[in-house]
Amino acid sequence: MSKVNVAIIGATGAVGTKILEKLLERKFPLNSIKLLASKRSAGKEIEISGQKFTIEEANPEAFEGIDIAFFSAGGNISEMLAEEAVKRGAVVIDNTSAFRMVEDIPLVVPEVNLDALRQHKGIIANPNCSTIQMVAALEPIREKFGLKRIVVSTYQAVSGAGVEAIDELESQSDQLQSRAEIEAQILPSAAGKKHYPIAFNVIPQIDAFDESGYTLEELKMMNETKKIFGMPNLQVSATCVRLPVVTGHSESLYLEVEDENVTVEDIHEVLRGAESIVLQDDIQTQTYPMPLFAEGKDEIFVGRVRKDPDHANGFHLWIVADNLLKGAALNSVQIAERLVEIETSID
Ligand code: NAP
Ligand code: 3JN
Repeated sequence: MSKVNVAIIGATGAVGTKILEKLLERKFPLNSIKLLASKRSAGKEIEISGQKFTIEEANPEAFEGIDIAFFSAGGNISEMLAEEAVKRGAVVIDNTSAFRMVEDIPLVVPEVNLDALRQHKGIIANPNCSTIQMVAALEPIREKFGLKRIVVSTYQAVSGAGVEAIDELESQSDQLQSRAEIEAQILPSAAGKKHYPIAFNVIPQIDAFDESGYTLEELKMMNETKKIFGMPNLQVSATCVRLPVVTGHSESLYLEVEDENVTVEDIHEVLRGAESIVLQDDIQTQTYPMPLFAEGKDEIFVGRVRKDPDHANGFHLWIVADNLLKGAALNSVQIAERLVEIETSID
């Protein structure tokens, strides 16, 4: 697999366009690239990094000759077409939740569980954006001091809900400025019955509710974290919230480590040396991560590290990353890069 025939399904979407950008920017060893979307987009031309591409309709035959297929067109499309791609010889890297919790499908964040990649049987799942930035920031802490418990609240950008949600925030901002009536049709969940304005608002619901009272986004974070860490008994609880920010998810995280007597400086030290992590934590200079400054960046930014004054093993962290990059497209492309390395070393 030295030169790769790639397909992107969902190529016109918020995640799909970033996958293409990252493949070109990182000089992924492409032999050919096929951009697939719905029938509506077939024949449309898009321009990325100065190159023009024509969109084709996604169907089973489109995967003939494809080596790696990136899926980001929603779970139902992955359920319909991923096996068709595998049947035709492709390895699927799936950005949806369709296969994340299937036992023998690896759910991979390269900085955390690269070894799981070697077990794949044709499909590799990319975790949810909020999970990726959290587990990547926690891994060096978990490795050094052990991990007992996580309580996390997210502050998620609208781009996580796709291009229509970005458009909705922009048009509602215009409507507010011109004192027109606010139209809400997409958030909190396009498929839901009720919609609320996101401009100048905060919505404590991402995705649909489960009968447990948690939302599916919260359950994804909780279940995916246990699977990626291989810790089914880890205590994890999440609250996921949407903010009027275009790009960049933030997370306020409380964790309990196993070891006694860990200090803030100990946590700083492991984060400073960690892959993909940038420590931004200096209260003297008001240095801490913010989504506006994480947009377009590949790294995960961590700051506001504090020890719980009432619990010897408890710490607070503030974690920010570009949800469309490390949270989705970049992580997928990094999986593909590792896959090519592994397959090339076998050839
Ligand atoms: P988006 O901006 O709404 O884009 C959706 C994409 O899916 C478009 O390219 C669309 O093509 C395509 N599509 C829709 N129906 C299709 C069909 N019947 N056949 C083929 N393609 C079809 O959404 P997004 O934000 O990019 O997210 C796409 C998916 O990626 C999500 O549903 C989710 O599963 C996953 N995602 C994962 C993460 C993560 O955390 N890792 C984050 C965000 C999203 P048209 O333009 O032709 O409609
Ligand atoms: O809302 C966000 O910030 C992240 C959204 C991710 C998402 C959106 C629609 C469907 C997902 C996901 O990746 O978990 C899915 C899905 O595939 O379930």
